[in-house]
Amino acid sequence: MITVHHLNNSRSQRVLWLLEELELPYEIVRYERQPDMLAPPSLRAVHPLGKSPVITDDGRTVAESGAILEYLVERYGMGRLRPERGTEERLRFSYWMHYAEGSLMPLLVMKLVFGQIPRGPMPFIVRPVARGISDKVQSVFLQPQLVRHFAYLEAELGKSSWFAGEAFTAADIQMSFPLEAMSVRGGGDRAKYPRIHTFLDRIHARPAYQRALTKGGPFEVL
Ligand SMILES: N[C@@H](CCC(=O)N[C@@H](CS)C(=O)NCC(=O)O)C(=O)O
Repeated sequence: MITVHHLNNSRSQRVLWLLEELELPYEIVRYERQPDMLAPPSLRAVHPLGKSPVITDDGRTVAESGAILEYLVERYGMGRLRPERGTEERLRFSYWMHYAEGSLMPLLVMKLVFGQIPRGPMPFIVRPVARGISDKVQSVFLQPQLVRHFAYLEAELGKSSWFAGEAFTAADIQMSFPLEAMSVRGGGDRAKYPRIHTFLDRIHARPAYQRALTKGGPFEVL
């Protein structure tokens, strides 16, 4: 039996969604974020890093969203949700599977962290300095980078129906989390990035996405 170690409001929502798309049986072990938003220490008993998602299946533990999605489609997909090996679509599939966590999420996480720095506890005399540094990093480095990525994604989504080609694949599931995060955190408005927002509308309308929300509980990208 596949067990999803599911942290609320987290990337493990993608794993539930994939499992619903593949209509596979699975069980959920739930973990609640602590007041500091970190996962509880009990998750470290499953994997030493204590991050979510992590799954256990058939005596093995698999961590990292991309590795989990690939493991599940390879082992149980029976050809669904991934392009054939050796095709152009497979190369694009592989690219987006890595890009989501390797290139885009680090920028969005940095934006979250730098946005919170000036609000953290500190002597009041230091706060304007912290705010100055945070604003500078955001305006000089992060925002221009994010704008470049969003423009790139907007253009890419104009090339085919889904990220890897004409078929919906696990790469679209993998890309969903940074795009959800962008829509709440990155300031990408619908008028400027209509294709990104249409992508989000289309995934939200999928019955498997809805079922995953019901199973996983209310979901908010933090
Ligand atoms: N690149 C990893 C990131 C895992 C990760 O950072 N997960 C977050 C949830 S979205 C987490 O576990 N946060 C709680 C913590 O760091 O304690 C993946 O895609 O699986």
